[in-house]
Amino acid sequence: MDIKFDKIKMIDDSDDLSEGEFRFGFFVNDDIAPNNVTLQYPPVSGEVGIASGETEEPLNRNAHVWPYDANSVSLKVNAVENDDDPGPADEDYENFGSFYLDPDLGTGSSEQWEWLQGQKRLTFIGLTQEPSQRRGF
Ligand SMILES: [Ca+2]
Ligand SMILES: [Ca+2]
Ligand SMILES: [Ca+2]
Repeated sequence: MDIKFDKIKMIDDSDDLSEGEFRFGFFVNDDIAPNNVTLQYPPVSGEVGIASGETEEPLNRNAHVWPYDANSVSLKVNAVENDDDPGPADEDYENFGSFYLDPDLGTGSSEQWEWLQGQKRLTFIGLTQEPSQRRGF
């Protein structure tokens, strides 16, 4: 089975006066690295700026799981936004750490971060080869 996380459509970047600054983690059956490569975006480090209404693509965050004999797959995404308020008296929160890679992240906010988790389970009919499908979640 081939899974391609290929775009992010930003509905609300969570920053009133600017674009949001993000890191994303993608999961296949709650596995952040189904092929031993962490499915994160940006792929290595840093953050990506995306504004409300923008679409970020191509992400090229892909997984190949073979053999695959279950009749469903769980896809999940974490989004963490740097909610640091730049100012002379503020600490600068540049380090996203690794909590955006937590499959149980959930949704919430703190003074430094805002985070959101989305999940969808796709079910297949039978085990024959299915045509590729594009689903949003
Ligand atoms: Ca924000
Ligand atoms: Ca904004
Ligand atoms: Ca921000």
